Amino acid sequence: MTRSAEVEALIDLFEAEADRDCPDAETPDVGIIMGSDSDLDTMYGAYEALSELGFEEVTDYDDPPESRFSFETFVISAHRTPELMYAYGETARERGLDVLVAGAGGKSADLPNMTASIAYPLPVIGVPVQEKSLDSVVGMPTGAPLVAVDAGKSFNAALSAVQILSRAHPELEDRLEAYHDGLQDGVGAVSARLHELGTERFREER
Ligand code: RP5
Repeated sequence: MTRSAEVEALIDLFEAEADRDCPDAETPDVGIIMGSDSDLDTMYGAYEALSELGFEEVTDYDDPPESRFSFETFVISAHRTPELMYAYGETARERGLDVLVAGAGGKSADLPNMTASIAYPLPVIGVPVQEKSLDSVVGMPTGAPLVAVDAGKSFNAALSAVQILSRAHPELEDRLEAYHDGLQDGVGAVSARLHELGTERFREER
């Protein structure tokens, strides 16, 4: 297989980063990957969840964001760029990543499960981008695990990634709790308003 110059450059970038041995605080903690940029609208939920929890996106390894916790985002196609997928998964741990969120669509959504196998034992959370991708993402054989969320639930995938990180970083537990408390407030406020206005008026004013 002949690699394109762009793929070659990305593989070189991953390998160079792996060799650099940067301190943990300067490397991305979460890696978001997806099979195509056509998956981005669905995978945007992962971006939103991480941003909500104070993570910043790394767009230049030489200029990491100020925030202690960060993530990176790439398009990696299992079918079209298998060598890129291999380089990404194989270097993930050495590049300082602690957990990956991998999304793919189609009936043969192989990126999450192949990446889980290559990057093992790094945890990978799979996102089936479409309903029809669900079986291919959750159907890993015994001994080759991949945690997966329901179709399209990239927001939850990122929350799960932070839950994993939080075992080693108590400050992330605080952020997760604050986020969850915020959800309670939302339900409480809407419940009180529904009760006060009554069903008809609530529906009119919603
Ligand atoms: C999958 O094929 C991708 O994850 C995407 O969901 C689907 C279609 O990709 P494009 O043809 O839009 O690039 O591998």
